Amino acid sequence: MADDEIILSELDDEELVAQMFDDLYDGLREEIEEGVRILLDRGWTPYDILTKALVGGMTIVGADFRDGILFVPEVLLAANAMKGGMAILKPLLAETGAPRVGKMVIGTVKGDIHDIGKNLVSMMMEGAGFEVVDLGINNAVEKYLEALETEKPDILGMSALLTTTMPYMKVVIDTLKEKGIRDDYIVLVGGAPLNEEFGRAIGADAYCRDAAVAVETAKSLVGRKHNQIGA
Ligand code: B1M
Repeated sequence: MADDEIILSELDDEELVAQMFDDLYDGLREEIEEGVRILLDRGWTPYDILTKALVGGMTIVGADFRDGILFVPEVLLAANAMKGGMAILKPLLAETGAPRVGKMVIGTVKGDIHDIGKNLVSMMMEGAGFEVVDLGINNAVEKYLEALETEKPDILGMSALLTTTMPYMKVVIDTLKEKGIRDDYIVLVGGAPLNEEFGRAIGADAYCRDAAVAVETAKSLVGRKHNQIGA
């Protein structure tokens, strides 16, 4: 071991989170996984680790990608490190023992391969008691329709991270309308370039700024739907 090697477990919480930001930036998956385990041992909640250490680090990566300081290969490594950390947290977030409150089919739209945010939403929804069917990335309208037919979810969730792919959400919603099945589902959309106005304009039930908002919105709209059915 080199003299100057950093021992993660010897850092205090603040230093460790700062180091994890650096390690995420450098795409060091094993170090990120170790950092996550240390924070769990110190009593951090999985949610805090996810939002403060992992998403916090990814925000820095995003800014430098935008500014041309980082390029696709580096960002892929950072995403891989983030996924390592998320994989440890996923079962813990799902372990809340909450009763099944509803079912969601979710996928990233056609032409778009970004999946970190979608995966985060899936994890948080599972943690809140939803059953989640994840269709992955690059989904054409036919894939969504097929899943709605076979899975019969309460919610259809769509994610898009590119200004060029977000209009595809409208293609999916318009197709649901044409088939007369739009109102059978709650449609939630999310992704960094979207906003509430866009969500309204394409005919979604709600735009969700982040995973926590997605969970709250899903709970409230599913509750309302079940009340209507029961009434
Ligand atoms: Co991409 N990329 N990327 N990228 N990438 C962005 C999105 C970009 C903003 C970077 C930039 O320039 N600043 C930019 C888009 C610009 C634009 O459209 N205006 C961009 C670009 C241009 C590209 C390429 C075109 C680059 C190129 O090839 N020249 C290319 C496109 C590939 C494609 O999809 N066809 C590309 C590729 C990639 C990588 C493969 C390298 C990698 C993706 C790896 C992966 O996902 N497995 C990548 C990454 C990592 C990013 C950034 C850096 C980070 C995205 C991320 O994971 N954020 C991103 C910059 C940024 O967003 N700041 C960028 C963390 C995640 C937790 O947040 O995804 O926003 P987010 O999800 C949040 C909310 O948005 C919400 O909840 C989540 C959790 O809180 N949410 C939902 C998301 N989906 C939801 C669904 C819901 C509800 C809420 O449904 C109910």
